[in-house]
Amino acid sequence: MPTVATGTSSVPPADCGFVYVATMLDRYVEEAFLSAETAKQRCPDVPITLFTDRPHLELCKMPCFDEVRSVTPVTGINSQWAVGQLYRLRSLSQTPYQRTLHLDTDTRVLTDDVPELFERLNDVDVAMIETLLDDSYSRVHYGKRMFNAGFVLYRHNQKVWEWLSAWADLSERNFRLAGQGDLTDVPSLQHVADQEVRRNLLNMDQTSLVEILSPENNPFDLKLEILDYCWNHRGSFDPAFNQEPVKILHSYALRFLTHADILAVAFACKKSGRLAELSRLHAYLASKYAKFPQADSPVSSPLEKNALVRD
Ligand SMILES: [Mn+2]
Repeated sequence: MPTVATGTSSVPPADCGFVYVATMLDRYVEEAFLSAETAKQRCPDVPITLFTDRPHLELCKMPCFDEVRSVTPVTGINSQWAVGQLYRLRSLSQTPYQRTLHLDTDTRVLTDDVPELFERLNDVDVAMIETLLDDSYSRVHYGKRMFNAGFVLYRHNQKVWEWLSAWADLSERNFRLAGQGDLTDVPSLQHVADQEVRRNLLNMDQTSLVEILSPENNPFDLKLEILDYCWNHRGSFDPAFNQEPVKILHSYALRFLTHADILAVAFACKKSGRLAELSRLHAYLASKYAKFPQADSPVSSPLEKNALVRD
């Protein structure tokens, strides 16, 4: 059986994998594809699973995704944002892997070293990266040290499952609380004075995570490793957290040009002869712009004619 070379020992590839969760908007699937494409280029032996509520999209058929699974429906929550976060948290425990690296969709894998991460799970249950005061709203306003929820490296074991389940339950509790008018009685947020800030914090899964895992709090007694910031670089300018070259970039800025970025991948496919992937990407992008007149379609009004030259 082929193995992923990881220094002194090897881990069977089927045992390790990336998990992405992209739901609620096509754009999140676009982001997951763009990140997964970098992961597959850098770590071709590590399988990737996508959890989504829109498996029919052309992008879900791209070969960077070894497996696409439908999420279990979340009901009874009004906020679409909250539903998306619950999809994510509930999917983590459905990973097909013994050792999982879950990444947010607005990421890019810039390193070949991911297989060595899975080796760290010989010694720990969970590894995460701390947020900083200049990269996180919730870190600033909650006022306590916390982990970023967009990178979770974890083992498949009972303790981790209990922790993940508690995280999802606490998040759901917070999302329901956020929907209430009066937020004076939320015990975990007594130290936050402003009511609207409390509401914003309740709508973030990082806030519920602090109650069950942080650099200062570990009630589930997980064996925990705090990884260097280069593994989940959020754009901090603090020199102390910029000692190492970035290994995984995690930036809000990656959210804005997904169609242009997909075209860049399509161009790379063309150059390397991956023609089936090229035509799938073109088909996807064409479907996003299908409402505009095609160049060879009859033009029936001056307004439509103008539409042909828009950019
Ligand atoms: Mn993110």
